[in-house]
Amino acid sequence: MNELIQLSPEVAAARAEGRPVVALESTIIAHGMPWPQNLDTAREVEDLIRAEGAVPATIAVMAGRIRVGLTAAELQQLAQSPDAMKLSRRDLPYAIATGRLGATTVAATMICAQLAGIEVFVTGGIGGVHRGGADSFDISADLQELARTPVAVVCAGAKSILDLALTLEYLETHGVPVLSIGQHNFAAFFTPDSGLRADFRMDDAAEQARFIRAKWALGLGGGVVVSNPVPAAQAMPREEIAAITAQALAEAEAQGIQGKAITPFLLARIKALTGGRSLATNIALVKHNALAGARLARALHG
Ligand code: PSU
Ligand code: MN
Repeated sequence: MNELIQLSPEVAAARAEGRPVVALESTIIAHGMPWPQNLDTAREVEDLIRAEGAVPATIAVMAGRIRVGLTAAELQQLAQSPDAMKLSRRDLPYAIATGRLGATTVAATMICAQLAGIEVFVTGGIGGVHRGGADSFDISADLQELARTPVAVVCAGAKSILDLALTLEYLETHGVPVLSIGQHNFAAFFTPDSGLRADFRMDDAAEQARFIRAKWALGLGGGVVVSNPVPAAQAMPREEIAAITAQALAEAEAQGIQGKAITPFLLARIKALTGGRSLATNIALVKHNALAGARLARALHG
């Protein structure tokens, strides 16, 4: 293995014994949720994956190396470091070269997972084409990563802070399939239904695994999006999220927020504007994704 990558003892043992491993991102911990709910959620998600018979590997950059699997103390350090860098593809070498603490986005986590030989990665929501992206060119590097890096990404779709129709168009252009669990439509993070069709409905993990194996066996490479809608009982009201999203976007525009700062800004504003209720939905959907991801990792294994 690449000397820049360090597996935790738990992940190294799982790899040696040929047990299924599920990668987890760390931007959601450092920048996506407030302390202490971020640490509680990170721990609970890891435990859910263990209970489903897979091994969790939370990924971050620490002291000049990619860390695949974090100890309890390291997880806490990350959860208490809102100043950790937000690392996408372009930023990974910087954090390694300078020894900075870095939290990995979907794009960077996919890269690290692939380097460590992990095929399944669980997150909350993927990045996408931002509203107005046709003019601003603000398209998350997550989408290009899905086009090139062979990792299956289990998510609750993407947030409606984005242009979800353009996001699906972009994925189609780059040959990234979107599988959907439990419904035909693509999920919209806080709400189950974006109103836009995903490519293929596949409720069963064994079927998803056959799809993924077929894609890679054909030499097509690249990732797969597995859209897992938030359970209705834990979703946010659609109109409320729409109004709050519009307000957060207007504030970002008025304050001239751009580039990598825009997603964390919008997430923080939505949290504040919902009085923290969106956080409960966020936590619920990540846990729900952990179960789907662990089942997929097991299916890919067997
Ligand atoms: N969407 C969420 N929560 C998040 C993110 C996205 O609902 O925490 C994070 C992920 O790490 C994702 C990143 O990879 O934001 C995308 O940032 P950008 O739009 O700058 O590419
Ligand atoms: Mn961007």
